[in-house]
Formats: sequence, C-alpha cells, structure tokens
Amino acid sequence: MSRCATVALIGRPNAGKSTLSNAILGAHLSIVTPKPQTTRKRVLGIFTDDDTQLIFVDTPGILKPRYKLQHAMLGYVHESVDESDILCVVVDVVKAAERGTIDDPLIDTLLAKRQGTPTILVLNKMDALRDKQQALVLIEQARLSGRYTKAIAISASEKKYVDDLVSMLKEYAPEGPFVYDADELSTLPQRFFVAELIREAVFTLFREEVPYATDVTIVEFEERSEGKWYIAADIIVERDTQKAILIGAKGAALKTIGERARAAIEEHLEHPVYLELYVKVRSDWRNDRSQLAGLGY
Ligand SMILES: Nc1nc2c(ncn2[C@@H]2O[C@H](COP(=O)(O)OP(=O)(O)OP(=O)(O)O)[C@@H](O)[C@H]2O)c(=O)[nH]1
Ligand SMILES: [Mg+2]
Repeated sequence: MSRCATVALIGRPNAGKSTLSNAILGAHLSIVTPKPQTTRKRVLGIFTDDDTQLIFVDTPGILKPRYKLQHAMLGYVHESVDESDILCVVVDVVKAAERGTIDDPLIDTLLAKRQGTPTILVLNKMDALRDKQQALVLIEQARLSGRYTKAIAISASEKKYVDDLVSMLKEYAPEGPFVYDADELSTLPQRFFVAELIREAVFTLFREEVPYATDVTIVEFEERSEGKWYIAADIIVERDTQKAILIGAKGAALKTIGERARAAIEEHLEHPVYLELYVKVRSDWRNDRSQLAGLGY
C-alpha cells in the first residue's frame, strides 16, 4: 500500500523553511533571501518516490501581523496547519540556543489546535551553531514538552541530514493513494514562479522598507512558438519615492532587476524570455483589501 501525506513547513520568518523545501524537492520552487518575510503565499511542492508521496507546503513566517498583507500571510499558515497530516516546525537553532528554549508562544498556540498530529521539530542551521551540544539540550526540551513527536537537527543550506528528515516524515505518512502524478513537482502556474523570481531580485537588491512595499504581478505571459517567450510584469510599490529607487538613475536599477530576474526565469522555464518590467504606484496596497485580492492574497 502506498503512503501519502501533506506536510506543512511552518516557523518564524527566516528560519529556513523555503531553503529546506527546495533542498528536499531538488528545485528552486520557493524564493530564498537573507531577509525575513520573503515567502508570502503557500508554495506547494510534491516529493514522490517508489511508495510515498509527500506534499510539502512552504508557508510565510509566523509573526504578529501589523498590516493586512501580514494578516493574509498568517491566514495561509493557519490554513496549511489545518490541512496537513504532518507538521514540520522549522527553527533557527542558533536563535533558539541564544534564547535557551524551543518555547515560542506564537508557534505553540498554532500547535495546540492540532494536538495529536505528528509534529516534527526541525532544528535548522546546525552548520552555524558553534556549540553543537546546545542542540541536544533543545531536543531534550522538545521531548519533555510533549508537543513534538520527534526532533532532528539539520542544515538545509548544506543539505545535511535532510534525507534523514524525509525518511522520518515517510514513517508518519498515512497509508493512501497518491494525490498527484508521480512526475508532478508543483500545481502552481508558471506565472506564479515568474512573479516570485522578480520579487526575489527586488528582495536581494534593495534594502530596508522597499522590498516589503513591493509586489509583482504578471501582465502578459506569451509562450511563442518561435524565439523568446514574452513576459510583461508590473512591479507594484506604495510610493513615488520607492518607484524612483526601483527605477534608479537613467533606469539603471530597473535594468539590474531585469537582468537578474531574467536569468532566474530562463533557468526556471528552461527557455529564453524577453522580460519587460514596469514600476507602478498603488498607494498603501499592503493595507487595502481589494488591492490585495487583485494581487492574489
Ligand atoms: N547557515 C545557514 N543558513 C541557512 C540555512 N538554511 C537557510 N539559511 C539561510 O537563512 C536565510 C533565510 O532562508 P529562507 O529559506 O528564505 O527562510 P524562510 O524560513 O523561508 O523565511 P521566510 O520566507 O521569510 O519566512 C537565507 O539567507 C538562507 O540562505 C542553513 O541550514 N544554514
Ligand atoms: Mg520562505
């Protein structure tokens, strides 16, 4: 009998959920940047081997929402937790060791509503932890807390012990048929990945508030039978000053965003593209319900 499980990857911003998801799936499905709150939606990735299918749901980092976009992001986390067979709580082990505890009120409240669901504590970024002994203390805490079924220490970016985590997850997957074809990697449309790769470029190239005030929407995506595919995208910002920053002197900044994003998009689509970017101001979109809906939140 085959096994199949939906696995939610949840945790604080910047813990390494997206890096882990990509490492398991062997594909750059989720964008990754050094900045917290990179992921804003649910990114579904399908792992299938001979007899088990694990459907991973990468989610936005858990935080106390301050504006409507963050409310929507937290909503995705709740949905993912509610719909999963297994929960994977990804924790930055360096930060947990500094705090001296795995307790986290925001995460623990979420876990409380799914008591009885297999819940794995994933201590990530072990490569960055100097005193490895501290991880053992945290794992023992996890055992005593009663909230976790198992705990494991890994390094997602170095792909260390990621296979062990996958084996562990397979053990907890309930018996049942595959939900998706064995060769399917994701159900999300190409437009989603293209928009995310443009946002990844903005997150990587700009500092402070600009990435957080930015979103991307695909206006046109034309797969031409000959030559490059044509993609036009709007980069949405909240203010004229942010627009000026993204465009830069004589358009230099926008050119850099375009070059970087185009390279990533061509790698993802495995096809050359012509990418046209426009920067548009939509005042306070992060706090405007109808604008957020228009952006797919
Ligand atoms: N040293 C180290 N860094 C890591 C590891 N895993 C992830 N990172 C880094 O941590 C940062 C955040 O990684 P993400 O995968 O984007 O984290 P996330 O949990 O998805 O973050 P949000 O989407 O913002 O919630 C990036 O700079 C990663 O390269 C790891 O195992 N070791
Ligand atoms: Mg992420």
